[in-house]
Amino acid sequence: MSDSRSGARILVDQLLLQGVDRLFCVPGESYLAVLDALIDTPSLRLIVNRHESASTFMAGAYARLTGQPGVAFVSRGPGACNAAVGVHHARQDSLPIVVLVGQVPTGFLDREAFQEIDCRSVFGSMAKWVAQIDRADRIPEFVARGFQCATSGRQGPVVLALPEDVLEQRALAQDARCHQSVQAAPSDTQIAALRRMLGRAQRPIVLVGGQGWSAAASENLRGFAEANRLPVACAFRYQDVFDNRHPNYVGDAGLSINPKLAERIRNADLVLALGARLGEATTDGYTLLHAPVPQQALVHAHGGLDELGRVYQADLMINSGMPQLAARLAMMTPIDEPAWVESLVQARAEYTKWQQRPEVLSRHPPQLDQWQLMQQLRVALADDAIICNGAGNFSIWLHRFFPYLATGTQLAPTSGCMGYGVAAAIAAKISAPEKTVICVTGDGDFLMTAQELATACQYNAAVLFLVFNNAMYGTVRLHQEKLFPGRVVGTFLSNPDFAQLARAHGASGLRVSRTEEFGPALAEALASLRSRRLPALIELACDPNLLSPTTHLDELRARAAAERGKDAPAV
Ligand SMILES: Cc1ncc(C[n+]2csc(CCOP(=O)(O)OP(=O)(O)O)c2C)c(N)n1
Ligand SMILES: [Mg+2]
Repeated sequence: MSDSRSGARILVDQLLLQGVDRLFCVPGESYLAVLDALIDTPSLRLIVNRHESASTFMAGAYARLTGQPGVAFVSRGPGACNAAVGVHHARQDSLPIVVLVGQVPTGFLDREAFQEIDCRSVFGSMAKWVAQIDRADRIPEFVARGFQCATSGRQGPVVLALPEDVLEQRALAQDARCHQSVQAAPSDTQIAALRRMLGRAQRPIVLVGGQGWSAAASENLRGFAEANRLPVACAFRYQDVFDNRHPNYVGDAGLSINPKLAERIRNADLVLALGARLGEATTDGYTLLHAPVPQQALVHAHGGLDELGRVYQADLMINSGMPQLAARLAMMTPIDEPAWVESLVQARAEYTKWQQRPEVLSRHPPQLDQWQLMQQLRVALADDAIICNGAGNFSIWLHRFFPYLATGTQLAPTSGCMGYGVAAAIAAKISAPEKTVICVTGDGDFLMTAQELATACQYNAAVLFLVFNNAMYGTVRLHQEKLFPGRVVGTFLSNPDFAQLARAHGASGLRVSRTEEFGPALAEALASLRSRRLPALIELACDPNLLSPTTHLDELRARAAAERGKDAPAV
């Protein structure tokens, strides 16, 4: 055992032992001792945010991108509450993050002291594990358990509260060992059973998603799909698991799913769900597969034991990490002359058709054609460019028309939280400075975490923000118009001049309102990222009446009027 150290020093030493190289934080008086210890620890980089939601979002994005646990450090009450959205997100996205919370001194606990927060009850239903460390000599034990828990099985968020005096106490403490991300692997019997089920199938489909898809795992998956001529669909916001150009890729099962793909999954006689949680968005509200007992035969493979049988009673449940599973599937003897070869060609053709310019654009040509923008963006970017987004209807255009070509190129929230894309993009650029990073965002989505523009400039995170501005919370407006036609409330937005806002931070700012202006603006912005090493922003003035790639307001209203006419009593 080494000499006595302060709790703060013990903590920082444990973070280094766990392989942590950066912390995303907003400082607080509650953990001054840790900040002080960091001065003597140059190998631990501090990224200082302007709101704690960004700290937890960034920790999650870092984890998703690097496969390593992300760490956020926030202060008690207000800081912890601001951080909560990123904890919820990390839970739904199965991201290994450790959130360290400065806490009131132990002598004041349970008095509702200044900014006191009971982390166990606040984060209890959101985090995988929550604890408070009340003795400096036990910091190594708790930190090790936290990293172990966050990174094993179904990964997720861990919250550790650290009372101020514990960080200042001196103690003799034995250092912990580095965590090991423990993932299960399939048994021979399970792979044999999967093969038997596939051999009997006529209309199988693979549905992939979830955590843990390394480039090597995706490569093995490709081998398995090719050898068995299987159609592969990606779960909601996991489109980068399988190269969208590949002839076996047939689309994504997310919100606004291709109706043909939905039908194909519904009519399949075997669904191989590999890593996907089979959540509400991926199953179209638990209808593509009937819950809890699906019509189709179902093989469900997942890294988390608790996920298997939680909603769906699969015929075969396999508890496995994706690299472990994909390696076994790649070696599996392929099925001879599969019955579904023709239908794969058909499924791919349906996907290709779904990629065409949507007809509503011909009926109502907008000044700024979002379909064309997605085509131009794909051509302008390298295959490994990272695309980040938050929530809003602008993301429907992205997910439908922008093909993801490589693993680790999509940072998109399955939790559907607005504000994620801005923070994720900055974290991505800081973590992978050699890659081009684009944040596709809406006017509402952007302003949820726009304060992080300052963070991006401070750390030279040269991200390109594409702000699709339709002056509204368009997603909500669309649902409003469908359920309560013409009764618009709470969805109109009066926005700042986004380009000027960017410039005020030191970033480049441009505004585009016509399709033909986009190409030159994109080229200028991409060049400025490289030359200035600062972010750039292009505001895109969108037609507010084009509510989605399938819905124009005039058509929606005409339909609603026709419906009313039908319902009107005959006189
Ligand atoms: C944090 C959070 N708050 C509220 C919502 C509900 N919500 C989903 S999309 C949306 C509007 C998004 O607006 P914008 O970014 O402008 O995109 P648009 O739909 O207009 O394209 C809202 C309010 C959410 N998903 N996340
Ligand atoms: Mg909007």
